[in-house]
Amino acid sequence: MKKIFYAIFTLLLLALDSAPAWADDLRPPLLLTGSLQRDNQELSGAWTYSKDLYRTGLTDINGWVAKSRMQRYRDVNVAQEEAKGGAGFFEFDMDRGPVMTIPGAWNAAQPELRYYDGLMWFQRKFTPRELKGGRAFLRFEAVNYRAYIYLNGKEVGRHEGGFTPFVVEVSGALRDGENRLTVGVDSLHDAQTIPTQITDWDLYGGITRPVRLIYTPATFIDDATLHLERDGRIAGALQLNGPNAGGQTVTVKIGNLASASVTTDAQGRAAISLPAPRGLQRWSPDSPTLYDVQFAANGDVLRDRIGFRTIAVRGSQILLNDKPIFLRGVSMHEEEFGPNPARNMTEQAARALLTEIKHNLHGNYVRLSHYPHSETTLRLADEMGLLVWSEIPVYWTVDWDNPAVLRKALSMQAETVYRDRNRASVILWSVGNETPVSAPRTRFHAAMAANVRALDPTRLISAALLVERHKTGNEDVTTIQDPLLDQLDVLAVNTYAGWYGDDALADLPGMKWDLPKDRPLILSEFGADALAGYRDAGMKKFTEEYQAEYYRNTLAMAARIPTLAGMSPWVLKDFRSPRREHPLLQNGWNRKGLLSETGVRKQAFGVLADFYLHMGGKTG
Ligand code: GCB
Repeated sequence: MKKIFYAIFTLLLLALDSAPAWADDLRPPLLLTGSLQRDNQELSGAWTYSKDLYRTGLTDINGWVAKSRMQRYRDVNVAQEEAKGGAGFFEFDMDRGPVMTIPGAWNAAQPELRYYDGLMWFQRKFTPRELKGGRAFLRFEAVNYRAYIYLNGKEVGRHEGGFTPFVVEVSGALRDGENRLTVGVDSLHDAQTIPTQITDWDLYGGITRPVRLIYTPATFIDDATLHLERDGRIAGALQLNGPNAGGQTVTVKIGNLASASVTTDAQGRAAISLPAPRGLQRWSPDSPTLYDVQFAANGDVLRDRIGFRTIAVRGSQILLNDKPIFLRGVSMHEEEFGPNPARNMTEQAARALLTEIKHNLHGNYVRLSHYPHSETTLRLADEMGLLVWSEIPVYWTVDWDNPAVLRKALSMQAETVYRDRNRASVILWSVGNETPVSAPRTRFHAAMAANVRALDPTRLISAALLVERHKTGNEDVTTIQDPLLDQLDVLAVNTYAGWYGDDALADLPGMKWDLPKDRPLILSEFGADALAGYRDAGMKKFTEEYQAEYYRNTLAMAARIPTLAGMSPWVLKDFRSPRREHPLLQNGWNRKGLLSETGVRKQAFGVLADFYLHMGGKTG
């Protein structure tokens, strides 16, 4: 049966030429967007944990062992049971386990967890408020990589994918007084996960972003979106959830500028379309105006802060609010700070990193690589005025021929788009990073491109592609030979000439490019490693001098590409990578940062900052 389903699914994919029918089906059943603005109870903080390398805690999932003595999710007070004496016997106790602060990857919590990769159980207890006819939901902003959620001993939900939020309704599963929430987190990656087990960053494991219990009325606004159309109108959509979702009047207010009422259809949906509001200040990096937007339905209010801008391409230009803009950016991994880091993004850290880009590098753009970054970062990008490239970790290779893997990718995209589509900062959805060309891979990406276009026709689509070099006569020419080009609004390439391989730095400015002339190009990556403080005027690789010279010469090369519309060199800060084990220079770190892992600026930082400062004057 499964095989037939996959065969039909693959055929459907092959037949695909425009918007796929499944984009709508991929809407997660519950979104609770803007959940921070809702009535909520913070569940981050101190959780107990228990390692489970041999996965004994999950055993009854396959119907094997009922009431195993190792099932960490059981709703049992082990200490009390033990005090009774007799035949009861447990080999776990989540109440008396060691404590970890959530959110945050576990890898830095204890030295013994640095390289722990597998299943880990987390528990905390909480007392909910009375629901009084309302509803309650657990919302996890990110659990890496798989999550098994249990409330009071019963499974209430599962999720796969380490960087996107998910919501589980618990209205019927909560009890009065103390509740026991247990989460099994499985960090194992394999050939069918996204990303796979091989990347150039530390995959980490854990509940890496906040967890909240969110309270709503019985019928509530699950999601609402607004954006500016190029003709000046404001358009959008909303979705109610609950017994009275159909036929409801919802009022929409944009600051003091505009308001309207819409009525939901039988499914609780409504489209929004408002005439161009007079006096609307458009959002841009120079003037990141955000409006307090409010959607109100009978008894429920959903609030957001939304900026309004348009994004488009014309020939080889990217147009923000109908004016050409050059993307002065840098790539960034999610926060890991200090010599023993683990992924954990706080608002302070996000602000500090984005400030480096905006104010010290004179940037207006950031590539949030290689996965959806935290909601905090995206909201700050809106507030501070930085344009954003967003991507999901379809990176290097995934199992291209496997329809179940494609389905995962499409769901991750949907979760990302629904999470961030009110963020004016996000202008580009990327469908892949450095994926070697093959027919199955191109089909996979084409399905992703069609999916994301159907989910969000208002933004641009790109992918970070590999370049090819070939000889034409005596000339060495760099091109993109990739059938995926046709699916993309903006071309993007990662280029490492002068770092990997044996090109001399002096030859970089003269490099010849042969590129499509009708579309903008972004240099989505270029970079060279440097160990902060390692100096040598002899242009040795890994010195700050080499990295700075590499930047000077690559920027000189870039300036000669006529279709160039932006760049995001690799990378803002040194980051952990288990691939990088040179014992003197790397020690587990990718050293291509313009900043060291503790934030020390390398020489190349100044080179890029000067270049952007100079450009900023000319291109706005
Ligand atoms: C790339 C990858 C990035 C790596 C980088 C490198 O092209 O996209 O994830 O970290 O190269 O340092 O080689």
